[in-house]
Amino acid sequence: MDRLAFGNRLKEQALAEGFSAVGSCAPSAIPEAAGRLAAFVAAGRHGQMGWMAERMGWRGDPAALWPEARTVIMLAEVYTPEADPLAVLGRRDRAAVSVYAQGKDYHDLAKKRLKRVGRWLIDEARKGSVSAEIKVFVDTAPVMEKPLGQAAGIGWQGKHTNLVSRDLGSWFFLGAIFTTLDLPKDAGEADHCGSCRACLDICPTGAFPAPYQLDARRCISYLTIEHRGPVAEELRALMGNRVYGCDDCLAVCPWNKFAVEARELGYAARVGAPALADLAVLDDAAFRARFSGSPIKRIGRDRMVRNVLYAIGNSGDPALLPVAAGLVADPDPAVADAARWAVGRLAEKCANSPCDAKGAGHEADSAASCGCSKPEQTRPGRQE
Ligand code: B12
Ligand code: SF4
Ligand code: SF4
Repeated sequence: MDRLAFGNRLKEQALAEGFSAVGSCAPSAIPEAAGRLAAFVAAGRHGQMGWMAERMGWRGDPAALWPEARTVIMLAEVYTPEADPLAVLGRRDRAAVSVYAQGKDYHDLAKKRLKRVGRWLIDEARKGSVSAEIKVFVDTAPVMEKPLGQAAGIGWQGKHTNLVSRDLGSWFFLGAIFTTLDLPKDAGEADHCGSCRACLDICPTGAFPAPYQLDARRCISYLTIEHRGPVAEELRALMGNRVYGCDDCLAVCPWNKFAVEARELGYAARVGAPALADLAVLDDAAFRARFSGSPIKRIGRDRMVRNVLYAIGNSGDPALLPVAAGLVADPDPAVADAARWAVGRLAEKCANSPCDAKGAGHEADSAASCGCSKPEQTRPGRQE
């Protein structure tokens, strides 16, 4: 088998399937990753993501994960947004949902595509009387996809730690195909951040202890998606109206002027910027129905409503006070705690507004002057 020709045909096939970049490296190509992962975990920067501390031997070393693998093929799946993802941050009565979760779940879409490319690889190798095995990964396995992506030449890990490409910008997911075939390897990509530090400076919570290092415990993506229970009060106020993920550090990257359009229509925005008041009253069934097929479904109703209540507390909008007040007795302790916090924040706001409303239980006759509605009349409660 002509390895070089096979490798080129594989790349053509991956691009034809809808990926926007593809490259290969050896499983042993990321010798620094294991130590950096160990330091990240030792410093506790993974927070409650206990699964990062498990199977570290495999995560840090792809050769240990599957000793028979000879090549790691890394693929980029673009999800570039059509509009400015930061515009919603100024709409305080609306929920900011990260671009990556606006459409269908990328785990499903990318995995199907990876499997098709993997199937092609096996079939074509067989035609040349070579037997090949594959394993495909997207996000969910103990694999460090970013350093592998850099070693395979897809892009470099920017100061925000995500992969950036001179051809694609940074709005892309990564997927991996491990194979027993020994295919030609690509040159790794160099760092092109230079003196830029836009991503470090924009981060609302100061989640970067140093360039190229993230403390997940302060990252809004972690706090909204991964963190169970109440979020530290100091951080709640910094989360703004972000209820699922965060895009700030990606959105400001100057390399995004080279971002290309998403080829997968499934990533088109369908969640949009829902009203906080609508999300707060979802019960489990309504939550599941609304976010069916979306990665958002994974966090469940309670965590979403908790996040929405932090956003309500940050909204400064007294009209949302009754919505929060309706959830202070929620059966989920983190939701109830978030509701009390939101009520307190908005009541404070009310107290300082031109009308003379005072506190969460402010009286009906003060409603007209500050624009807030009557808790007794509009409290929505939980839909059962
Ligand atoms: C855990 C995780 C998270 C965690 C932690 C993120 C993190 N940076 O570690 C949280 C929940 C916060 C998160 C958030 C996001 N994630 Co995430 N996440 C992952 C996951 C599952 C593992 C990442 C990991 O291994 N982290 C451990 C740390 C130690 O590894 P690392 O980030 O590569 O760290 C490197 C640097 O710190 C560097 N380093 C350390 N010290 C030093 C010193 C120097 C001098 C240098 C040069 C480098 C350096 O070396 C380390 C090893 O490479 C991957 C999928 C996967 N299996 O790889 C997706 C993944 C990284 N996430 C992804 C995305 C899209 C996001 C979000 C943009 C989603 C969102 N919009 O909310 C945010 C971005 C936040 C950010 N700035 O990182 C994509 C990134 C795609 C890309 N283009 O890179 C991935 C690859 C998923 C996928 N399959 O597409 N994520
Ligand atoms: S995703 Fe948001 S909170 Fe997390 S590091 Fe980037 S800017 Fe900071
Ligand atoms: S914003 Fe600047 S520092 Fe951050 S990844 Fe992009 S180029 Fe690098």
